[in-house]
Amino acid sequence: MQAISLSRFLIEQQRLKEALPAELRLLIETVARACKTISHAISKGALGEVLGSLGSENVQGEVQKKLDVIANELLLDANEWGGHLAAMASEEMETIHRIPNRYPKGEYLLLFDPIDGSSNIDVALSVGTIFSVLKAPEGSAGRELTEQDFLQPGNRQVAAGYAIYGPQTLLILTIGAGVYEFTLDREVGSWRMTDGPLQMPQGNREFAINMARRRQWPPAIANYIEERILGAEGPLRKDYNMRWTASMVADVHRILKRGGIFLYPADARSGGSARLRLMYEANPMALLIEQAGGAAHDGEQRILDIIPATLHQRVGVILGDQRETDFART
Ligand code: FDP
Repeated sequence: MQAISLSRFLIEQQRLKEALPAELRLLIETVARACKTISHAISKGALGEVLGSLGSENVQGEVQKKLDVIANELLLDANEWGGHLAAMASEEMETIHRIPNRYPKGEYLLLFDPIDGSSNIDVALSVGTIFSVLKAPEGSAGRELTEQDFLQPGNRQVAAGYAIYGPQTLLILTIGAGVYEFTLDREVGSWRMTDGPLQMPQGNREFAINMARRRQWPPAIANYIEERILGAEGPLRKDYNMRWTASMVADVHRILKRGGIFLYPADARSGGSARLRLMYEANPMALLIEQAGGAAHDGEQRILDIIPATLHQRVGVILGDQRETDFART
């Protein structure tokens, strides 16, 4: 039997539990369609003239790659006219993107990192698109939305997911009831369910961290990693393995499928500043990981309970295996 399509899965979810409103279904299908186009652009590489930098910087002060900007535009264009959104926000834009007045507006807020792991684009390694969906606050219909309307904790997300552009193009999705994997069938242009509901394996002794930042880690994280490096010769009496792709989607995807722990802690010496962004990186990944039986915290607090203060807020991220994330507290 052929694997069911994303559309069929969503329609069945809508019927089954009435948990998935039609507007949210349209939103997810629209994001998934944009990800197909992004996947196509990425796969052309140098032939499609999409590699390299633009010479501009985004709001985070990072050099923008051509693909960062192309993917951002694709997601904005795909989502602005459908009537399902109130506004959007992206890593690549300083402030929120309101739906133009010529289009109808809906009740959802879409946040995304159009290309995560951009340093990998030019060297043919996996990158991805991460997205998070919130509802616009009650009573906001009819007035102009502001950044403040986006500042909701991750536990209010109604859907989250990522597309990973690797050896295969996959879409990993949660609508708050399990995590499902869809593989892009390029010949027919359709997403087909290939796994789910996903439960991440527990007990895998594999950690992902950028070792070069060791001197900036909080002491508790340095100790946690030190013990694992000592492995069978240290107090844990067992060996661990390390993997780091420098593309959060790829590291999180490996952890979802194979287990282990991902750490990008806040920098202890600069008053806790961190690298990853709360609203469109940490929150969607935390929801997916929790839905698959793992845990996600910032060193102290559950990521999904953090009340954001700003749209582009950064946060320490420790996620994955239940027991390991429990040990890795600051
Ligand atoms: P990038 O800036 O290249 O988009 O989003 C931040 C991120 O990638 C993550 O995907 C990745 O895990 C991390 O940065 C890589 O950080 P390092 O450069 O410290 O390895």
